[in-house]
Amino acid sequence: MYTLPKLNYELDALEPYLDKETMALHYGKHHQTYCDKLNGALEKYPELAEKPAEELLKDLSNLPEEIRKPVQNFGGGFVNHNFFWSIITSPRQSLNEGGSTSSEENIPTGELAQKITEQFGSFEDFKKQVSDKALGLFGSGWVWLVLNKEGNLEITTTPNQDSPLSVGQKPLLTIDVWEHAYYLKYQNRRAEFVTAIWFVFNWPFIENLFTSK
Ligand code: MN3
Repeated sequence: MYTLPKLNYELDALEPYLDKETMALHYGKHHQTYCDKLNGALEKYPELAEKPAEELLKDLSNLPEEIRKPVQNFGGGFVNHNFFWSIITSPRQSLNEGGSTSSEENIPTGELAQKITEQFGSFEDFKKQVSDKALGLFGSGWVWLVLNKEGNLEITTTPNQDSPLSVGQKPLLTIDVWEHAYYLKYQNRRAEFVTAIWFVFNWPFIENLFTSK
């Protein structure tokens, strides 16, 4: 049985950028539902349910046909949210550690920062490209920074709960742009949510994902 990961922060720790009510609903209801439905879909396949859900997503075509779509949707929803919670953190926490609450200063350093500059020109250009993709994505889905098969960074989107893992990419960063991710606080103002999310990215963690490639 899959279970939700414990968050590394309290539900109100991402305020004012991500509010407590949205976090409670998003994690406690939406994410939980994907987890429950994934467990339900795999009821007849206990040997598959033993595997990390990421492994199932990496090899969808090898799954029994009747659970391929449910794993793509619910397994994707489960894994994408696990990942999303892991790459954001409390802005207060980074402040306590000598960081800043200014999004301009919540930026990557080290090898990842170098690679971003090399590929996208500057961090600001990179940020604009990610944000533009998030604003331009029609319907429900996710924006990603991934490491592609060639070992380069790529900004991509996936519809619904599709995972980059299913196309051989390694996720480094993501923005959930389903309305449930922001509607309680930002209503239809997706742009405000996309601006806010840059304050809570956990760059040391993301950097670590990149260097552990
Ligand atoms: Mn979501």
